[in-house]
Amino acid sequence: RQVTVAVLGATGAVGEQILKNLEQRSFPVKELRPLASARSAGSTIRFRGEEVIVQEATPDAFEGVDIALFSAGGSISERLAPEAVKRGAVVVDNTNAFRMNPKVPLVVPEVNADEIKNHQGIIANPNCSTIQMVVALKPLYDRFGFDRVIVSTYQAVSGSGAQAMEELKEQSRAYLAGEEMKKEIMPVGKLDKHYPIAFNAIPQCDVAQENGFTLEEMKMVRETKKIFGDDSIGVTATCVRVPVLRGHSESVYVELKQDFDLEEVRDALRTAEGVVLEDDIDQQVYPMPLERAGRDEVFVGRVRRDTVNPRALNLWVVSDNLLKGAATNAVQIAEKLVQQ
Ligand code: A2P
Ligand code: 11C
Repeated sequence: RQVTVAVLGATGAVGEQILKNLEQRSFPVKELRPLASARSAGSTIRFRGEEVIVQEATPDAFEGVDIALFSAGGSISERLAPEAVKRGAVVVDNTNAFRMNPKVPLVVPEVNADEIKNHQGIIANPNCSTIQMVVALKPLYDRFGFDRVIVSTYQAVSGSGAQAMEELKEQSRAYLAGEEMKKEIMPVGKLDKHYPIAFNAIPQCDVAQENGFTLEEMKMVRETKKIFGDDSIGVTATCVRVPVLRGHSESVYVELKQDFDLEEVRDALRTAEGVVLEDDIDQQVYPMPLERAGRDEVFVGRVRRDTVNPRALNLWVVSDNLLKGAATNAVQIAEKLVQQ
């Protein structure tokens, strides 16, 4: 079956990867409709060797669309997703707009692909930091069970979009040239106060919440429960932005419900869907974002038993936030929709 696909945010960091992903996975696109703001209307993007004109994202731009992949920001999703659904499209939304809505499935295919069939027009793609963590935790959940996770993230600037990537490059150049660094985006574009990200680490991804956590941290808490369909899972997160262009890294501590053998854990990870185990500290084998950016999988290394709690594990989890964290996961969901 061939389908008409709209990509909203086609000129952005995630949109660009969605287009590449649709090409590489030979997605059955009958017609591609790249959509963005009025600023980009009339410009072109390349798709399967052809120039395709970018259109302004208006409600009518979704006329005749079967699947719409949204990654232009939460407020735009809130406004346009209902319009797309009204016109018969199924929306796969990459933003935070609908994730906790009980009528909207929140899907990571390796964990809860079954939820896709329950959609009522919108399917939400989780936050990038959550996606890579739950893919790595899924085999442990199935084999041993767990209820407690403590995670610290080391997040790439591309999570804040294409302009944030430019900001890191420009700040790095300026710093090395002894010039003043321009600060306009990090840590959160829409806030007034900005800090340099070059040669720095900023313990804030997204806006502050009333409980002292950031929104990014609370996304990891809430989304993990919803994806596993298990409210007993307790997550504590600290999310940190680091001067990496692509690829989020996470230090994950998880308390399993059963005694385990480390080789059993490695086996479970090695054979899990979407996971690549790269774990040999003696040989200095572990995943790093610089080497694993551009790959679709979730990479796990530094697998070790905790020294205090013998039922607890420590893991290092790396994945390309623009791919499995966003574009790849969305396209995988779209593939399942086409199969259904
Ligand atoms: P545009 O390039 O026209 O601004 P990123 O996450 O890399 O910052 O990308 C954001 C994406 O969302 C871009 O494709 C951007 O298009 C798109 N976008 C931003 N604002 C709007 C809007 N008001 N309507 C539609 N698309 C938008
Ligand atoms: C970041 N995780 O790295 C964010 C980007 O809710 O989809 C994705 C935000 C979201 O800053």
